Parts: sequence; C-alpha cells; structure tokens
Amino acid sequence: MFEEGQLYSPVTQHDDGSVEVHLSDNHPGRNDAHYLARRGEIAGAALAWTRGEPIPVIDYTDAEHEIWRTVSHELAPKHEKYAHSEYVVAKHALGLPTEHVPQLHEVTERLEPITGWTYIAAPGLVPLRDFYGDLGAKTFNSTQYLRHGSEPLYTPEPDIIHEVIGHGNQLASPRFARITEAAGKASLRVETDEAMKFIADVFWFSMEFGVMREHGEVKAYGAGILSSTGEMDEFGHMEHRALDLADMGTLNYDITHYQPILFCAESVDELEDVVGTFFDEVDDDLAAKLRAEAVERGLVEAP
Ligand code: TIH
Ligand code: FE2
Repeated sequence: MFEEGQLYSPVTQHDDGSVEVHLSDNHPGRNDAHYLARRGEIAGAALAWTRGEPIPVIDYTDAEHEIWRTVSHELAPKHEKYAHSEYVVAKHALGLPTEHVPQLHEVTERLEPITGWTYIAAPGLVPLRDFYGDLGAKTFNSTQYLRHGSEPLYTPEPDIIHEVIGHGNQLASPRFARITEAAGKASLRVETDEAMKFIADVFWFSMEFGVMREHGEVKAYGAGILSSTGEMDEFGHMEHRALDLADMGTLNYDITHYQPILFCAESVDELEDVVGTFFDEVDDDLAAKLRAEAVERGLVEAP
C-alpha cells in the first residue's frame, strides 16, 4: 500500500461499468480467467461503495475459504514460535476466525472495542496520502480479494490475508496501534512528497517488515512478515540492523522478494522511543535533515 501502483495491481473501470484488474507478468493469476473475473468483481464492490454505507459483504467461495484456512493453519504454529509476544497476545485477544474468510465488518466488530480501529473496503491501490490520512483516523483501507490459490505462502501483492492476519492482529495491540496512528497523523503534517515517502519507508521497515528482540531471540512483529509463511521461515536468516531512521527512510527495497535487510528493535519500548517519537515529531524539515544525514553517511546518493 506504499508504492501505489507497484504494490497493488491497477484497477480500471470501463464505460459499461465492468471492472478490470491488471495483474503483472509474474502474477500467478495472470492467465487464470476465472481469477481475473473474480478480482474484477471484488474490486468493483469496493469501487461502488461510498463511505458511510455498510462495508460491502463478499460472498466468498469454498475455494477462497480454503485458501484462508490453509494459510491460517500454516501460520498459527509459526506465530507461536517466531512472532513477538506483543503480536501473539493481540492476536489471541482479537480471535479472528481461522476456518472462513471474515467480512471486514466482522474485523471492525472485534477490533473497535479493543483499540478503536475500523476496517474499510479498498479496491486495491489507495493513494499514499489517503491511505495514511485514514490511518491517522484509526481507519484501515483493506482489500477484500484473496491471493491466488497456487501460491498461498507468499504474495508480492497485499490481499485480505495480509491486511487482516498481518495488520488486523497487529492493530489489536494498543502499542502497535498507537504507532500506526502516529504514522498516519505524521502524513497530515508534511507537505513535501519527499517527507511523505520518508514516513512510508520508515513505516515499511517497522510496522510492515520489522523484527524485534525478545528473550535473546529475534522475533517478527511486521505485518508483511506475519502474513507470509515463506517470509516467517526466512526472516531469521536475513541481515538485521539496529533501528536507524536515516537508513530506514532511505534504503531501497524490492517488494517482489523476501526482504533481505531488516531493522531489529531491542524492545517495544525502543520501537516507541525511536520510531513512535519520529512519527510524533516528523515534519518536512526533520525528514529533509534525516535524508541529508543519510547522504552524509554514504547510505544513499545525493539527489
Ligand atoms: N508478502 C506478503 C504476504 O505474502 O502476505 C504481502 C505483502 C505485504 C507487504 C508487501 S507485500
Ligand atoms: Fe501492509
């Protein structure tokens, strides 16, 4: 949801009202006519929805429920072993279904009493500033489609499994929820595209792909790791760097592969002190200052 247009497949609505989703050349569903039609149908429901109305209810097929079930069951033991306890405790508190795809209104019904967050429907890409602006109002723009059944372990394109099992469980932690809200509020404070991108990149290397030490082990708390069984198996073997805002805000990443460089917080306290405080305070000047520091340290080339 960060590099819009790259992360999510573009959606176009034709004059006859039909909706077409454009999958990239390496997407496992690109030649599956049934999958393409289904993606159009689900994106169309979100496009037809307007705020204030009830969130569209999707009539999921048995095959879609089966993908949810498979991924939920594969992830559960990995979460118990390799996810940070802040996430695991929040996941148990939220108690999402594992046997069927939940509707977004059900996610809200569980989440809102815990941390006040609401899920709304997005067709796919949401402009960066809209997405973050909504986070500032504790509102999460979520896709409703499922990843292609042939590759359930990892998808380069966020789907409802990522949005709900990754972010939804994470947002049931009051501490993670507060940091996410702060990132949203930060987006409303900055004017330059550079500062907005810097915030989104710090978010990427924390709430999306962050790892954290706990009892001497490195555990996952980032939603993008927690929704992918493949990434859950691999994050322990990647390069782990200490939290470093200048580095996090400027490091390039490729969204189509497992993340080879991850930033490791020593604790939730440290995450709040470094990343949370950054989101609370960042403005155009601070983002520019951190970018200049990254250039100075040779982390990134001068523009
Ligand atoms: N790779 C994640 C998954 O398989 O669940 C989805 C993504 C999250 C962020 C970027 S892509
Ligand atoms: Fe995400």
